[in-house]
Amino acid sequence: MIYIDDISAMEVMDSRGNPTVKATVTLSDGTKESAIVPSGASTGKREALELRDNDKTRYLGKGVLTAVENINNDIADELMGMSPFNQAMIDAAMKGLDSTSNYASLGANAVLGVSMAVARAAAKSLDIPLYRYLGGANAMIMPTPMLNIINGGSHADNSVDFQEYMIMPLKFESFSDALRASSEVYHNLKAILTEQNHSTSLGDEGGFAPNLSSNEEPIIVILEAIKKAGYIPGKDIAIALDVAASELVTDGGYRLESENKTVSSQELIAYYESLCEKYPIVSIEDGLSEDDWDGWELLTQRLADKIQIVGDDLFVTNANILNEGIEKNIANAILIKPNQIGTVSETMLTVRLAQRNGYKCVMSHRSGESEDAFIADFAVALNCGEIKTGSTARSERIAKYNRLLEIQSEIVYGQYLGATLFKS
Ligand code: 2PG
Ligand code: MG
Repeated sequence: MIYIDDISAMEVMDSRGNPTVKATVTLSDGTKESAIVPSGASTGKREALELRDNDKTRYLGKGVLTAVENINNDIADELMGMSPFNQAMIDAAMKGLDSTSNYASLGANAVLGVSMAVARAAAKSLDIPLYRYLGGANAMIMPTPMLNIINGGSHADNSVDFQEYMIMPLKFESFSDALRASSEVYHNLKAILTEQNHSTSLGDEGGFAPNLSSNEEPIIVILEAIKKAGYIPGKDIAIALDVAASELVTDGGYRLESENKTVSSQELIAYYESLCEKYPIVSIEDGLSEDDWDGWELLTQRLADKIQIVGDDLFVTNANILNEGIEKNIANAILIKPNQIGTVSETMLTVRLAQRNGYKCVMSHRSGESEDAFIADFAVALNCGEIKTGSTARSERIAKYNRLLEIQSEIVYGQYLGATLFKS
């Protein structure tokens, strides 16, 4: 019987130059696989805890040597000798080691690194791709990408309040065609921004980060770029937003700095309604703050029959919180970030709950990423249908797209949802 023979970890760097955890698992048959954990900037309050050393003499306090030690000692001791082929058991064993509800003692960064590395090693040992190992014969849907081509909020140093302006290629035959069209839009956007004397420097997720005069202007330039690339806005390629509204909260409501005004939930919802009437917007993520559940109820009532309403900070990939949302009829989609909840199994559980209740699932990167492309395989394994993994620039984002291209070439009968995604 094949068993886990060794587990180790080290501190490496993420795309923002901050330290993160790399875990390596060796099996008794000699298989050795690693995984690197991502890290968010606009994190939800109820996310699992990312353990940082807080030793100000190293990496401004952001070191992860404690998490690394937790893997090398407690986690390795517990998992060594176990079968790598029972992911739920592995993940439950790590959960059992941590008496807190949010992995505050081991660190979700420690736990997730090991959880992903075990899955990868198991797949490798069986000589099947990771998406096939995690999803079985049922893994067959290539996700529609949501590409964040203008970055704002806490992902950029510009004037734009909303965090992400994404394009969603809908009317395409395949994932690769959709990706090609997106890259064409991205390059046309660069040309337009240059023409208008705007900066074309990049934000954390590879999108441009120009100083624009309102939160509406990015939509206008993106639509122009879609047309310039030869596509029809709304038909071929649509717009999706991640407002990340938890970051906008002030005493009196939501602060829109670029427009020099503070608005209430109701006013913000009315603003979204007007944007959706004017522009081909198909999805809005975190339109309101994670604490504004009454506002979310209203937002859902007003817009959920027209567009996708995604909960990110709101649900933090947590099945219990999603359950509350389902009961209260809040949102109709959930962002899936494995490091918000801690393990591969818990992520799968949340996706299953969402899908059984008719919620769409968007697999997602974090703003701090690495060359690790686990989420590309994971999105296909779980038939998520959508993936958000940045613009068509910066290698930590491209790693996921390139992996998806590889997967597409293997899944002969793979289906690209695209156009069917927003049909009711
Ligand atoms: C988000 C993510 C990823 P962060 O808000 O959806 O785009 O950002 O990783 O900073 O939370
Ligand atoms: Mg978000």
